[in-house]
Amino acid sequence: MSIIASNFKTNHTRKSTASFVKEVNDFLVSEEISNDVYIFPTSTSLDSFDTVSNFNIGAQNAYATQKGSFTGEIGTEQLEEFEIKTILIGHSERRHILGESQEEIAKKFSFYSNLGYKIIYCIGEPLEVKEQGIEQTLEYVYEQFVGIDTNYENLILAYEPVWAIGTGVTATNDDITSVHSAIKSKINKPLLYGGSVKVANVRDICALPGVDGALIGTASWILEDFKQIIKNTK
Ligand code: G2H
Repeated sequence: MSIIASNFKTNHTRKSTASFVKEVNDFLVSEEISNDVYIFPTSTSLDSFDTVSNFNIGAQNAYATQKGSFTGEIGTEQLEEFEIKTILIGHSERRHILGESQEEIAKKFSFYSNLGYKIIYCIGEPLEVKEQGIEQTLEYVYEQFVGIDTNYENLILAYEPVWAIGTGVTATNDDITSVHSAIKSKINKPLLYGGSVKVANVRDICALPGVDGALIGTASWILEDFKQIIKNTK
């Protein structure tokens, strides 16, 4: 049994999210599938889930605050209105496109872990680091744990090499196992792989040693593909 998480990023409307979630829920019930399934919709769609019983809905992001003057952000006051207690932290798009520093990420982690949220915490190296070799890759990835309590009980990790995200280029099995086994030897937490996971490769990736599941973007936005991914890894 694998952990399967869908990151919608900036995709789907409230309407399409609601029907997607209902379909996934019905599918899990009818197929009696017990995968640990997560969906991270856009923040505008966090309230459309009265039908969910068999999986978890999480926030892709929120600020480290209950409420306040943080234009464009949401905090726990908004999350709790929709009973959201799961959050993605450290995704590479927030690190590299939206400029979140390790210090900000660690502050967010500390805030949400103190409140008991389930955290999926992402790490991963860019291409120029990967090309320098495994030692530099691990050094880069370990820096992304600075300020993070890796013993936090409600923690799931996701290794997502930046060069494999949304590019269609999946890391090789060797790439994945070498990084996963190194992280696993230091941190005893579930560890997902992310980066161009799709129907055709999810079963093999999830069967690799040290891989406890997958965090999926592009391939998870299509309902039939997402259902097949869940089926392939049950
Ligand atoms: C990595 C992944 C989901 P994709 O960001 O987090 O996206 O599957 O599109 O590479």
